[in-house]
Amino acid sequence: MSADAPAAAPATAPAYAPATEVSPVRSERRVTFAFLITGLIALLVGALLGPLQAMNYAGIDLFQHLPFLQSYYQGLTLHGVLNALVFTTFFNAGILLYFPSRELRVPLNLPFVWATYFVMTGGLVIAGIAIVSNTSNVLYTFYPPLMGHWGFYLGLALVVVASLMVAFETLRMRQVWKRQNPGQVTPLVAYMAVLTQLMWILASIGIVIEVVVFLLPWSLGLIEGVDPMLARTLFWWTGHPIVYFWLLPAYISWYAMVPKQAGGSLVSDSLARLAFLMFLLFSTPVGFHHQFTDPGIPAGWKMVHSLLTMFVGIPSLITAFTVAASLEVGGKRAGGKGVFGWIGKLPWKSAAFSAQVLAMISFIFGGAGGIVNASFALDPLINNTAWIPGHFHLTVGTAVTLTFFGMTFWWIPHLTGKRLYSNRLALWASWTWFVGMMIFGLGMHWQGLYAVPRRSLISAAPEGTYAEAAVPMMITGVSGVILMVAVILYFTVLFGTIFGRARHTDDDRPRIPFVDAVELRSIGVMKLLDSVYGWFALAALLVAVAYLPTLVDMLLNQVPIQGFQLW
Ligand code: HAS
Ligand code: CU
Repeated sequence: MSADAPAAAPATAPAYAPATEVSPVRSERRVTFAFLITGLIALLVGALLGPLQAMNYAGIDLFQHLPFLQSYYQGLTLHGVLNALVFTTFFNAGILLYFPSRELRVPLNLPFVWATYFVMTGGLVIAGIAIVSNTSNVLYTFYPPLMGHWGFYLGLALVVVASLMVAFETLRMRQVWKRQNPGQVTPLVAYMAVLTQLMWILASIGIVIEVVVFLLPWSLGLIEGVDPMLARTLFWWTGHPIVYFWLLPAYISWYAMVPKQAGGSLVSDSLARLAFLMFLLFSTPVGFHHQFTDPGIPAGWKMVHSLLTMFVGIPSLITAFTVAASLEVGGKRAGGKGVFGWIGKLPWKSAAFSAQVLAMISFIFGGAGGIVNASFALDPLINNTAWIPGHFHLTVGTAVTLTFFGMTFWWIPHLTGKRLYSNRLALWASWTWFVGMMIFGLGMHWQGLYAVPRRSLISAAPEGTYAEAAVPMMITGVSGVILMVAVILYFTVLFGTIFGRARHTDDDRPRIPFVDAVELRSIGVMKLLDSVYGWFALAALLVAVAYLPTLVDMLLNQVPIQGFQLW
């Protein structure tokens, strides 16, 4: 966009004005807050273990000094499950319920949403007990033949069931709105939330079958064995798209709120919709890119999944350009000139804004690593090495988590009426997290190139095994210390806000920073984009084509294996 281009105002007057004020129903705010805080507490416990993991990569074993943990693997299971699976699912529930509800002005079905919260929390408690009691050190991918306690699988199954209940509620709210507003397309945030949920419904089928048909009966002793290849394939049916189930709620904020916080506008509503539609279509039929080195899957199908993975990179590239251009509008409105001059004019002093833009920057590196992983020929070089945790700490650990942090800096005050404890400390927390994770990402990717394995107690290896990787190992250890500081800073801000006395008045409580709505008449391309169930059917067809030949073959030729416990 050139410096003298007119500020991108919507072409037509908004046809529909979303509610940006706090929900008038107290219980709606409460249940949203309950989802957020439960997720954040899970994150706190998981994140406190993270620096110990980083120390492991520096060759220092701190796990043996912790009285409440029996092993490195128990700690790693707790870390992965709480951070990647639990924190994200709870936080997403808050996003995918509250924002569509406010945007559409359709109230939540409160008894149902509270029931969802209790199912999800019940699942967390049951799985948590299984891990803490040292019965289920199976890591967050729980590959058979490693066998956990049935409570572990049951607990996770309940978390998934609850997430599908949330999906049902999001779809219901759109249905109610559609009935009230015939001839209009779904407003943007609700549209994005609905597509995220449809994607998740399709994505979750794999893990539901894996857990309900195989792992639960197996761990209860009802069936003797499980075929590891079949289980892994079902796992990755869900395991790849789940990363977009974590990412897309963050994208909702990047598209529909951050431009407003930057004083700009969303430059293209329809491109945003197209990106989400592409995620619905291409998120799921790509799981074999986690199984490039697995036997039992024909190389031709691996190639197909590799190619489709490149397709699913496209909506993120669209996002990079649309969101950057939308921020540019804000920077230029604030007086920024030239190709880069606008960047300095962005509201960097606001922690809510900065955290999210730092998250975006981390995703440039996380995404680039993802393209390497997705390449059939390159992945064997880094598969199962420290590179992989390097990749996913830049994606889910920073792009998503730091976005969620940024959101809490305005959203928790919005929900509770409490003032943010300290914007300055929140800025420090965000920058330390960003710097810590960038250094961690550097150290881990670099170690991966020396084939330092992931998921191993490095300090137990014979002296000198990883001598070549001494520099990146040291860097990783240092990042662990920085990240420990970041965790302390962030949670000081969070709890300082929640338990602090300072309150907003009703007038100065933060409002939802929705970008301005645009033309919503259901015609042409907009109508086509809005035919969400038709697109869902197409996505399901694509998944069937990509998976059924391999899965049917595996189902017919199962080699069931008994469970192992290595601890
Ligand atoms: Fe991945 C492994 C491929 C994205 C998470 N990934 C993982 C694992 C996790 C994970 C958890 O193909 C490990 C699983 C395990 O335990 O084994 N990943 C990809 C690809 C993408 C990708 C192609 N991953 C993610 C996201 C994640 C995530 C997102 C979590 C949220 N990943 C793989 C593969 C493997 C893998 C293989 C298996 C490897 C193996 O060997 O095991 C793509 O979606 C990435 C596309 C992203 C981009 C970047 C776009 C940039 C944007 C930012 C713009 C910046 C702006 C800022 C606007 C192309 C949108 C402007 C700034 C101003 C100041 C103005
Ligand atoms: Cu993947």
